[in-house]
Amino acid sequence: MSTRSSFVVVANRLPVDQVQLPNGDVSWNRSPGGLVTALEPIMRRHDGAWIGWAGRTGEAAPPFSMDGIHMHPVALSQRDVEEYYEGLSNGALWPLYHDAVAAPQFHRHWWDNYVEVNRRFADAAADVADDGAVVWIQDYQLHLVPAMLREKRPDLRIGFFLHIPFPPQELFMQLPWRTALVEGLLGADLIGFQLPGGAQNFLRLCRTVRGLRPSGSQVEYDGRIVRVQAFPISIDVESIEDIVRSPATERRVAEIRKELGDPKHIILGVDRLDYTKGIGTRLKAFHELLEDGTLSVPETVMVQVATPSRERVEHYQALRDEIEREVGHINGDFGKVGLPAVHYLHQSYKREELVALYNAADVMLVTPLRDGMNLVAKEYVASRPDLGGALVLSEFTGAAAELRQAYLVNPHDIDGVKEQLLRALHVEPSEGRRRMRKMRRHVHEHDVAHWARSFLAALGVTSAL
Ligand code: ADQ
Repeated sequence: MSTRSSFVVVANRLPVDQVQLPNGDVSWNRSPGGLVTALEPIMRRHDGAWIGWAGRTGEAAPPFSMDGIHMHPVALSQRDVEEYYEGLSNGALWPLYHDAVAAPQFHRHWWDNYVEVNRRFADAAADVADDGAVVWIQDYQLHLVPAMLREKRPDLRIGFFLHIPFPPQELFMQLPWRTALVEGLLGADLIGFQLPGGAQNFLRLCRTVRGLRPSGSQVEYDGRIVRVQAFPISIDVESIEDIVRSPATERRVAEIRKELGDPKHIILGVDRLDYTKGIGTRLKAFHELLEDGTLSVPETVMVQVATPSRERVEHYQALRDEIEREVGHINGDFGKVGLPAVHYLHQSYKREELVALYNAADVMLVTPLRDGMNLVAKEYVASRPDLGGALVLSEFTGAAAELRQAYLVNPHDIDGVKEQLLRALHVEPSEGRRRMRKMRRHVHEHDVAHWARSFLAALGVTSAL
């Protein structure tokens, strides 16, 4: 069948958004991300297919091709969005996997719907994958797909990658569906995590919940060997450097500094608005430094970009209110007419604007309470070929294992964050350049293409690399 593919990616979202035109027609907007950039060359070479939701509830649009990728939209109803996506994925797994920094909720009807939707994705993959194809499943929304797919299609080579942290046994064991979740992943031939710690947590659980006997980085299950390893994800460094080098970016950087009142220091935060990102921590640290007079406006200003996300989920609404209150508080106390202390931007930006912001910032403040990797930290480093700027980075991000020359902080320790922020602001230029050079070398050698190649090589896909 000509519609079947030898390389299939399965993810909650397609790399395109469905847009309804006023005349009722459907059009598609690309939503570029690191994953699609990394996989595009491989997908083109192998007539690759991508299975995922297009972002609108209701019936799925028919399959179509765009930029050499066969897109297969999966339908989600309003109820699926509430129970599979906002419920089990983002109300149970997301908080639990992030150290339970918000209380996870476990509802049986969420789970039932999660199983149903996972089966829908697995069925779609089984239809689209050619004989002996490679199928790469992404992330916590699709935990059960590897086993469901293997049951239907034992001929496939199946990989799974988890983008978020995988928790220690003590937390995971809370899940009423812990056995099904472990068995779901064990349907894969290769399970990838961001960090070796995640892989070890999973192997330990295989022993606890299934009585298996892992050996090194693999475990025998159902007569097969399942490999369990870390593959730290990264970014498309080259495309960021292209943006940095463009004269338009240079102009925009100067403009941003001017618009902010030409401060001596700009501190920047860029995150999805999420309670795991520790936005409150950094606002508190900045607030206290203004309060005790160590920093002052307008010499130092902070810019916090918070991309809207998952705003229908209760925890997220509360978080947004809390952050807006704190920003208002800081600006009320320390802002001047036309010169706020914190510029809070609750919007999505184009990559070009983000890269210009990264370039304008003297200190990038990345303080998640827990984060699988954190690509913003890597993007900041990639955006600084001038070797300027300093990175303050939470120890609890995956990125901290690689960007060792950052100013590492424990985000629960506000005094520690303040101390490191001041060190970063006042670093000697030569020391700052030394740190940035080392981090840049690492990110250059470990970009997203390197990540995809390593994962696929471990899955035994060498022809595509
Ligand atoms: P996220 O939690 O979304 O990803 P992160 O890794 O920081 O976190 O990626 C966010 C991306 O969104 C970055 O590429 C950033 O540039 C972009 N972004 C942020 N704010 C934006 C804005 N206002 N406008 C436009 N773009 C914006 C999950 C995991 C992470 C893991 C990634 C990849 O939670 O730990 O690093 O997947 O595996």
